[in-house]
Amino acid sequence: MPTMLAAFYSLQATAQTPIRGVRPSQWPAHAGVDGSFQCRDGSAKVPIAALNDDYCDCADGSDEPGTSACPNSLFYCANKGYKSSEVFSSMVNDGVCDCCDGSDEWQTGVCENDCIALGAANRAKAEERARLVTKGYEIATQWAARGEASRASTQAELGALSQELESKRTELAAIDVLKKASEEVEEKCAARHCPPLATAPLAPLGCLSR
Ligand SMILES: [Ca+2]
Ligand SMILES: [Ca+2]
Repeated sequence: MPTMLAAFYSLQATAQTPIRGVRPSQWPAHAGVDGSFQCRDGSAKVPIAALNDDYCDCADGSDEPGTSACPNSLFYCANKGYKSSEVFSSMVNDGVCDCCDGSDEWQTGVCENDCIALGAANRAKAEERARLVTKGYEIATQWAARGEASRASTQAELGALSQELESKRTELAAIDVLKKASEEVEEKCAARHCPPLATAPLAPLGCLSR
């Protein structure tokens, strides 16, 4: 049992061992089993010592994530403080800084770590964008409130005008009634040839019989 426990903890320790050019979540897959590494495409099993030994053993290049030995491999840049990324393995140790943390130039050592500065600039931009979004939302809210106030004012004005219109219509109807009554009186007054009995009812309206 102690031997099995030792083997278990040994495997765990191996699975957590950082592997150059590999993202941490994939370290266990590159840790190997029984001293061997299984190529990611399953094409071959190579000694664990062949991992990152600057010689391309796997057809898919998965045994050389941290060197430029395999042209079809990818190198993982941790870029702590900024955004992690992957670059082609042909960019590893080519003298050009491709990762902001400079990890792709681990052998040439020509790069400084710019990730902290880039991360700070990125956060400043994000904060400025957030500030602008908040400001834009405030302005939109203010305009919406103004629009609502204007709508309410217009609605009230429209209501008052509707009432006034109804009042004018009522007034006009009353005038129309008076006009018709006046016209009837005029017609009856003009018809003075009518019999006296027929004109008697018109006296209250100002029509004098003959
Ligand atoms: Ca190799
Ligand atoms: Ca490079």
